[in-house]
Amino acid sequence: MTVTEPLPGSTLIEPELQSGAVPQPIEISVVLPCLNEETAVAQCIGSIQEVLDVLGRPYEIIVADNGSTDRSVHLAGAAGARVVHESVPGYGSACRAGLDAARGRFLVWGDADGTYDFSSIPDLIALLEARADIALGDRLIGEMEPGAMPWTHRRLGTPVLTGAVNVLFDAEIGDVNCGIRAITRAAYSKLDTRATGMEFASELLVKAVQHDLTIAQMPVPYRRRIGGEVKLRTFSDGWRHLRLVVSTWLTQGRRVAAPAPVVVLAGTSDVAIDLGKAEGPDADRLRL
Ligand SMILES: Nc1nc2c(ncn2[C@@H]2O[C@H](COP(=O)(O)OP(=O)(O)O)[C@@H](O)[C@H]2O)c(=O)[nH]1
Ligand SMILES: [Mg+2]
Repeated sequence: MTVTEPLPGSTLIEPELQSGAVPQPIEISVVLPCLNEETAVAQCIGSIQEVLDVLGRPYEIIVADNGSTDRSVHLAGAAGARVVHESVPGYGSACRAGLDAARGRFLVWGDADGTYDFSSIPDLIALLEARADIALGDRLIGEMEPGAMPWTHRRLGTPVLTGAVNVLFDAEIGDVNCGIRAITRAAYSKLDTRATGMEFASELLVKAVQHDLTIAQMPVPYRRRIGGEVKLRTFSDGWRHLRLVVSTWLTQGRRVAAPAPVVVLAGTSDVAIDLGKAEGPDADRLRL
């Protein structure tokens, strides 16, 4: 893995460096896995900067590339991101390379294709600060632009894969494939993720449940991608997800003493966290 700093003259990522003030440690790292997303990557970086500049906390944006042949890497650097190059192909390899290079206490990632609304980031971070280990978007209960998700994924693929994780691991996850997420550095370091492809999305959640981590969920909007090609291959990637979930269950079992607490966040303005089935201190309801 190699790391490219922003191009000379490009926007620095840490706002405190721009003002010449004493550098503060990075709090939030946002990773964008990116494969040939030249039509959307700079716009994604711009919208993250807009949101996090307003939040006013030190952050960095990392674009994780492994083989883009278009102008994605150049545009990402020019827009102010740090680019990480990973030699092993695949979505999971890219995400892990980006997350491993991240310096923040809170690690966020989302697609570089314009499908996610990065104004969700402050709410995701708020969930982590309210004791969740992982904050997960749920597109199926969020506002979905017509055509954003093919019918087969919305009604079949995502519900089946999500159902498999929930049944086999006794979880209550809403959208196991959602690509916008946040995790604390401490939680991520426990998970030892290995998946190289799209199945990274379910691996992370299965391992989180196995480790009894607290997963908070919130509705997120989902839009049509701005341009470029979808990399997800419905059948082969769906099969890789399913194979990972079932083989993990067969070889390792649930490996949790008690069901992992799963949290449902209703709305964004009056955020209620329900620590679900957990008992004792975890049964508290938190209000942000
Ligand atoms: N670096 C890298 N990024 C990838 C790879 N596959 C997908 N991505 C990125 O991961 C995100 C998710 O892929 P996408 O095609 O949008 O899948 P979908 O959201 O499931 O339809 C996008 O930002 C892609 O550019 C890959 O092999 N390498
Ligand atoms: Mg996408």
